[in-house]
Amino acid sequence: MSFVSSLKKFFSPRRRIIGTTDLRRALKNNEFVFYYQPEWDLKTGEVKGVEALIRWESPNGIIPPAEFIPALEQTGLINEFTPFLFDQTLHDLRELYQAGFDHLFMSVNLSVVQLHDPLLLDIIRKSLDNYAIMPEKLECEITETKSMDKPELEFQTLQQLRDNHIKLSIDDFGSGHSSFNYLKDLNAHKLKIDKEFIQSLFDKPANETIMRTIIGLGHSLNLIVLAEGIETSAQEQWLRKNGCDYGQGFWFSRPLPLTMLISFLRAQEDQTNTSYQSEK
Ligand code: G
Ligand code: MN
Repeated sequence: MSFVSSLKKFFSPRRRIIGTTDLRRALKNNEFVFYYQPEWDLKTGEVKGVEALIRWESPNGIIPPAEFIPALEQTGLINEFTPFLFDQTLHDLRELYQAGFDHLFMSVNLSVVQLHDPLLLDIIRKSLDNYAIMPEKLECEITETKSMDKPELEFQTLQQLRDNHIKLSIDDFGSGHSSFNYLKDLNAHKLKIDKEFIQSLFDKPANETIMRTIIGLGHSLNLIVLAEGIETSAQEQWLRKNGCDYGQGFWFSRPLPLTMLISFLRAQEDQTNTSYQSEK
């Protein structure tokens, strides 16, 4: 490691220590805010649902989830965070319905630690009830990690969610830790291909072959296949031609706060109507 890069590492924000006091204040003062990124049907060009992406807007700047979720887990505050997560996102889904977008699904990221919470299903069902949301409209995204220390409990919880008609998706497929266990055993609904694969799609011909194979694998397991991190028209076109079902990424839309999402969806609808009329 060079001197400069070791210095960078030393001063990187990753070394910041996040304490219980900060996390409690964040929960109390609504410093955790949700952004929503649309998921598109590549065949029809329609938005099918949104993924909730959380940000911590702390007084010291924005702290990424990769830092504060582990801190919530280590302090045990994750048990207070989970009810907040479902309350907020399903409240916002209800707002989307009230704005006329009642076909959309909401997709939420869950960590393995959250699957250890014996109250998880109750928490989710309470929020679904509160906002009168059908369980089919909720998706939980799970990333396979090395830290699956209680696989039986984790699978049992996931099975419980499925039994209650909540959908599961395999997140970041192909990144670091993924194996084939999830594909075999999870009974998921959707496979989200890690953005690394999309970003390196045209680097060498083998990458295109690998992508076709992953799409085929997903389809042979009856999964909806989604490509994450689409940033260019060329990527979108290639994925559509090669049968990828859904797409997500900056090419379509960045993650947006709820009010901006609603404006975006309205503009999108107008555009579809206009192009429909001009085709007639
Ligand atoms: O692990 P998960 O796939 O849930 O993470 C989603 C992350 O990817 C978010 O931080 C989101 O902002 C980011 N993201 C979404 N779309 C794009 C994209 O097109 N390009 C890049 N580089 N990042 C993206
Ligand atoms: Mn995700």
